[in-house]
Amino acid sequence: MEKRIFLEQKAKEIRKLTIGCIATLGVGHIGGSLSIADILAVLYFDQMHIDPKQPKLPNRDRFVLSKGHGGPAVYATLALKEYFPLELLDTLNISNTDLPSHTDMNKTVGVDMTTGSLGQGFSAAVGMATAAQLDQEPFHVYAIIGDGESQEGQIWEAAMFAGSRKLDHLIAFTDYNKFQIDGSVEQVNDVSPLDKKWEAFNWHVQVIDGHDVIAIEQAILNAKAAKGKPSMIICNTIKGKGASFCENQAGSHNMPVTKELAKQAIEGLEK
Ligand SMILES: Cc1ncc(C[n+]2csc(CCOP(=O)(O)OP(=O)(O)O)c2C)c(N)n1
Ligand SMILES: [Mg+2]
Repeated sequence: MEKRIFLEQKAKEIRKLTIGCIATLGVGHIGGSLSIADILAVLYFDQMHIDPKQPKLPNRDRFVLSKGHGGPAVYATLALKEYFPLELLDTLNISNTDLPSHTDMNKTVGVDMTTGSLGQGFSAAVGMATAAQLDQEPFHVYAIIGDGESQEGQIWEAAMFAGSRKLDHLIAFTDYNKFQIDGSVEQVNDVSPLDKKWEAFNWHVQVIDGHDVIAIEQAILNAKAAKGKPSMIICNTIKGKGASFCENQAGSHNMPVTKELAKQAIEGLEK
């Protein structure tokens, strides 16, 4: 099967499972989960060196969802990759669950870092890439940060350190979906021009369509080839992508999702 079709199919499955598990709970971070589905599909089904049967493999590539509230999309991806049974998705964020709304490495098999306090996950990813460099380990560290999250000072401290240490096994994505909790990123505290900011911190920077699986794959290959600099792939995305009831809606950050809305959205994806 052609790679584009294969990866688009995986992204669609991730979206369907994400919408489904949020609807089982009845509420959740749907907007920022759906905007990263294509990045997750390319990472987990094409680019990352991982083995779901050996989730703690020392040389595995690491993934850190710094915007930890996108947990549902990561769980959908891990389930699809057979880290755990699909049925577990129905336990999203219920009492004593192994799938809390924000990713937790002590609860969920396949999750490499506990996140949720914006800015911290990215620092942990930089730490992992530093350890890999010091130990001369071959693995890559991937991280996704949010555009609203990019307002955190901690992001830029970590960015400065990674650029100065030339952490070229660190590949980060900005989910540039233009919205945060309280509205548009531009109105709350504009982070643009993101590309120039990351370049100034000595990063290799690319700007792509974050819903084009082949563009994502090519950008990762370019990042791997760029020696002596960490890489930032700025992904232009749509918050809520794939579910018309929440696409590009400021209110889609954490919203109620009825079973009826989910059914319609899933049917829309199947067309
Ligand atoms: C340090 C910190 N401050 C505030 C929050 C509350 N919070 C959670 S998500 C969010 C908005 C993040 O926006 P963005 O990074 O654009 O993510 P998106 O909603 O687009 O997925 C905020 C303010 C938090 N989790 N951590
Ligand atoms: Mg955002």
